[in-house]
Amino acid sequence: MRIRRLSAYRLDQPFRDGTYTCSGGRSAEGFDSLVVRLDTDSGVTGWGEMAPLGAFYDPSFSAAARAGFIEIAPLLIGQDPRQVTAINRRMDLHLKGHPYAKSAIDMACWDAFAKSAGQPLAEMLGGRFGESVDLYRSIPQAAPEWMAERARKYLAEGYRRLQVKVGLDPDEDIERMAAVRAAVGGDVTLFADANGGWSTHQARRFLRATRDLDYYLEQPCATYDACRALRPDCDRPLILDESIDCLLALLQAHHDRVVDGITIKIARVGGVTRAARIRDVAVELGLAVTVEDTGGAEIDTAAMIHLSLSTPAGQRLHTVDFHNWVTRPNGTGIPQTRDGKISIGDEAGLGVSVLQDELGMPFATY
Ligand code: 0XW
Ligand code: MG
Repeated sequence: MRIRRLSAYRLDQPFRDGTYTCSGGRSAEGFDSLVVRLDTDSGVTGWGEMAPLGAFYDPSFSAAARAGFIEIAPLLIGQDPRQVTAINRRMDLHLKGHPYAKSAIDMACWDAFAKSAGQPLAEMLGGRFGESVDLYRSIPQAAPEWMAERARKYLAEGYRRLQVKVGLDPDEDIERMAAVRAAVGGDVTLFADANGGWSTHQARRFLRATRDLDYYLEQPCATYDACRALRPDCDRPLILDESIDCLLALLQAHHDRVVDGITIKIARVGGVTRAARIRDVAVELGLAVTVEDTGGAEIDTAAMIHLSLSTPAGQRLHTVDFHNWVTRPNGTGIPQTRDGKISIGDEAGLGVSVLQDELGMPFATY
């Protein structure tokens, strides 16, 4: 099986619930998504998707992802999409770095590979653990009462895991956390995600004042060094997200005993191939694991579900249903979110029927 054609589409996906705000006033109105279609000489078509969160969340942005596609795609025509390691080596040889720009191509290769094998992607990645995956909803940064209200809304929609955006003024963050915990009661799992917004002195202040609240702490400080310095004083599970950008970062964090768990973003690490590799190593190391992405809709969410379902349930934290964040679907086939959980059917590949009409004309075809 050989790649005959690669096409890329740009899809604007406005958020259903309005502006999304992280620490420091960084905000986005939606995802600017890159969708890749991969056609093969055997008639199998694979799809992949990647969307950064603005240009502020990770060292990635949409225009660069589109430029990266134009750089790489011509070099892949004639290659076998099932040889995912070889495809990744080829991409890395010709474009140094820029993993997010390779992610949708890698995902499309896996979709084609799994379809050609007649297997759902989860089976290709080690098999399913359970029938569904827990979901969380993220509460954008705002005034404590607004965030408490948003938490109640997501609870009413069935979610039982919430990610509370902190990482600004620690005293206000303490109020944010307390207001959300008071609004949701004791049974809901809370993550305080600072998105690297604090210095260590601010994180320590937050930790001390919230000692009586139950929550996981996610990426308190921007640098790995600062998170490591904080570890001895963090008496609750510490999850690194932004810092985990490759396998080596995971090995370092484990070696230093910094992490209880990690969040793997498919785009940040360069696609399904590397996300699965990092996931498998994290599982072997006994860590808690979330596999998700920086953004997207149905195509990307399907990949997150397959990667999450193939993560042993005891070590899986949760994932995110980005297709419910946005207003323009790019595919069908993902079952409804139910009671804060999501699943995927038995169709081969990602299991998504792409709504080609939603994509418009490709911005590049090779
Ligand atoms: C909540 N997210 C999954 C959405 C954005 O990509 C950022 C990310 C996070 O963990 O902050
Ligand atoms: Mg995070």
